[in-house]
Amino acid sequence: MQRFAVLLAAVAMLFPATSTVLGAVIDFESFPSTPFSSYTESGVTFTPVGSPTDTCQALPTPNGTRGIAGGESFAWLPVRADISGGTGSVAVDLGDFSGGDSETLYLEVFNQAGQSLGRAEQYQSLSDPVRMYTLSLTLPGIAYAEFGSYGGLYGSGVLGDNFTFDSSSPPIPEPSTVLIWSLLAGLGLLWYRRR
Ligand SMILES: [Ca+2]
Ligand SMILES: [Ca+2]
Repeated sequence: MQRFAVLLAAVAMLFPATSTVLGAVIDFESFPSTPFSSYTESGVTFTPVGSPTDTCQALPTPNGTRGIAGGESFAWLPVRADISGGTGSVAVDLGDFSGGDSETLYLEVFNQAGQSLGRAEQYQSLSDPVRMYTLSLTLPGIAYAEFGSYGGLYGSGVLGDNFTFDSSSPPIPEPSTVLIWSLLAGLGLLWYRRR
């Protein structure tokens, strides 16, 4: 029986029963170059937090690549990100260019019923070096997130980039993994009995 246990241990090393953990990152590089009311990538739909006629824009950010902002010049809006199927973890990079304003950056997450589950904030002073801040929240049952800023000039005048969400599946082995395990266990038992 000891040899059978050793065999199973060896098989376990070859086929670790881990769940698939994938962090999906949306970098906004392939977003439309003109204002849009809604755009979906990797199962996440981005819309402005405003009226039905409002739009979002993909614009350069302080990190040197394209990001997203809601609204338009002098009337910026926060951005809402609906995650298809939900998630347990989200993160976003937020920042603004120098010479603008002091403001508080925020990321807030909500459940399917629209109730706030949690909020992360970061104060950015006018005198701080130009940079992007990463805000993140890990909470069960996130249906959508909102991000932007308040307390600055012209509304939610901040740029978002690298929207990240945890797209991992529950720790349930895939059918193919179960099949491999069953076959190997059967072979192992057969091998043990023949001894
Ligand atoms: Ca980008
Ligand atoms: Ca600003």
